Amino acid sequence: MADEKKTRILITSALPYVNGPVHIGHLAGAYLPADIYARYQRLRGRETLFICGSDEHGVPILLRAREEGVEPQAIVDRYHLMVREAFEGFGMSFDHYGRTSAPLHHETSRDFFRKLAKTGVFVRKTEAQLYDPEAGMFLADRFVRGTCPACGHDDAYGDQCESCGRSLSPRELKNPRSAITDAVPEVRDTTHWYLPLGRMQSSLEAWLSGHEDWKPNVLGQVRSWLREGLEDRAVTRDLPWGVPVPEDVAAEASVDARGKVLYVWFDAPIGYISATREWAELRGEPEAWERWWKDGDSELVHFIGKDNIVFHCIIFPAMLQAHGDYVLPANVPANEFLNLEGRKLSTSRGWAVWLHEYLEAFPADYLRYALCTNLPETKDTDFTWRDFQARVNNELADTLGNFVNRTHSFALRAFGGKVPPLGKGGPEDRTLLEACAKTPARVGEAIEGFRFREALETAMALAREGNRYINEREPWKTRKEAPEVCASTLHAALQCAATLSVVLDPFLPASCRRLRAQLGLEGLRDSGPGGGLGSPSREGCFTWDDAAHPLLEAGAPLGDAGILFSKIANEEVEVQVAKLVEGGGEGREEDSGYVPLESPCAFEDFAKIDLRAGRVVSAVKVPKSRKLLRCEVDLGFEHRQILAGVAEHLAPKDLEGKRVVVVANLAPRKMMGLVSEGMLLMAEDREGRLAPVTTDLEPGSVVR
Ligand code: B3M
Ligand code: ZN
Repeated sequence: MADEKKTRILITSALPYVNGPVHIGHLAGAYLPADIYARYQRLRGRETLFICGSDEHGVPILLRAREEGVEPQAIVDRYHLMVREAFEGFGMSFDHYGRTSAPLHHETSRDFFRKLAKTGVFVRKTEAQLYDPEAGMFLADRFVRGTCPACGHDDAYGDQCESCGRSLSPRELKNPRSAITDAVPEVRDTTHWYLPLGRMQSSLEAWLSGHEDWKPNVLGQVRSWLREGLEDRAVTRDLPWGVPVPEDVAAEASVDARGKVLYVWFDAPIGYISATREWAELRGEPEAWERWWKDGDSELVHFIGKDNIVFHCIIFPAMLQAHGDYVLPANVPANEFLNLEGRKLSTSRGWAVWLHEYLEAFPADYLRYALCTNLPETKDTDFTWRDFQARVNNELADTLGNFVNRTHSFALRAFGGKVPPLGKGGPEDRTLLEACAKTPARVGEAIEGFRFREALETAMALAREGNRYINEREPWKTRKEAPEVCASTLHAALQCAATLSVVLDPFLPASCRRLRAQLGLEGLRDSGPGGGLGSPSREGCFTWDDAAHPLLEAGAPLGDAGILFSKIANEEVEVQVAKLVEGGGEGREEDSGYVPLESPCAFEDFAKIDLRAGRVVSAVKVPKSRKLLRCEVDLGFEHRQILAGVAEHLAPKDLEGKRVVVVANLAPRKMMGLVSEGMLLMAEDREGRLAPVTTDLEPGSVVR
């Protein structure tokens, strides 16, 4: 099939910092979508290369090393192996997984830096910076903590406030402290190289204007950066760990290179290039990487999480433009964040599902499936173990597994293990075959548009249709009465299973491989590593598009039976939930199960809230609303109508006659066409039970 797209596609996933293991939040952001995309492209027959690797520099790794009292290299060695293995277990189909401590990476990044220095791209500035007199070093980025100038959060990092998301420079922090020694930093002069983004803004804008089709969440962030105006960014640091600044460049500028390294966000994206070079060297074709990076026929797609947008959509492209030899990204389909059981994932608090631990308990495909149905494509989403269990049991086992299993085992029993003929076939059979024919293009279109949830949903709709078809056609009845009709039914159902084994392959690669073995279906192009290389010349393999036509021949032998998906028992998920609570308790006294405290609120802010005693005169359910009770409340000086969203927990009689505490100066709000003038305070216990906050005092009394 003719493809309007460029011939070659280079896919990258963000290089994970290897200061810890990978968790499901990472997977949902930059890894699972990329893998689905890469596998799909290979199945399409596009020449595909999928690159990733460990990001082994940067302050978090140094901090971790200091915490453990070991060298940074020991930390990255440990987690690099662990992360690489876990990715493999998850079915990530990287063609190469590199690491930024590799000599070739150092060389590639230094050459890149050298070229920008030689062509006069950088500006140099000597400026006062924070210096830790106790540790004897400058404090870059996360080595400083202090109060955020924007939101007042008192534990912001030197490069970013995690509370309001604002990106910072260490000297903007109020009350700075060294993250290493807790010392109050001194100010000393140091020289650094800057990428003059301000000067580069218009050429970036020109390039970005050709990418109005990017995801709205990505464009939104990019536009807001551009609107605020880009500022020069230092691309070197005074740190004891990283890619050393090229000595020749420093000497030319009469700067002492000792102790200076490239900023981690300068060298890390170059890791995509160096890992491609490494891949080429390992194949014994050292020049082969250039086809992917230097040829205008190559399309570069970066998969990342939303916290990496500015680096991939502005800073790295600016570097690439300045360098001049390389392609720029064609798309950067960033995802939002995944939460876990209603809370933000946190490595430091241990609130996470770690991939390597998950893989000890369940097959990779189960998690791939559950995560894909819930990817944070347009907004943050929440992973819960209960939902995971329900997805696996109701959708993988009951819908997909049940359909292919009953179809396959029936064909084994009734047709001697061979694909029966379609024969004349009836309209129902044709309807199912037509649905099969349309599915690859539909799923493909959604994947091309980075709508992976929709893509999976579209493929699963075919499985549901197959199930319904079997129920309606009742082949167990026609087997005796009308064997030809029964044969047509099984023929169509087996073709449907075959289509599913292709269109679901990017999502569930291991299960689809087994399914194809059961169906005796051979010769599909490999969606795994190496499967997309030099693709057009692979002869004898069928592709994604071929799945629009029936894939099985009548009379062809089927393979052995087997169960593709088993259900997950309640106890199995309970074990996982228990683990989470234990892990999440780390660093705190003990996890009490109570909602964690909000960040501190200034007294002046609290004092703005006018709380009063009130008496609930009457309470009635609001018609057509599940949640709302309409209350009339006597505040002593006046009566108010207040809507309380508690109907799922409390009956009107639980409130009527009670003396409650009311937020009396809350701005009026309209709900279900009714105005609510205030709010009743409720207490909620660990089980989620609600009770009104009451007082003995007369209505109108001030509460404070
Ligand atoms: N290591 C940040 C992260 O893991 C960073 C990505 C680098 S991609 C070039 O979120
Ligand atoms: Zn802040």
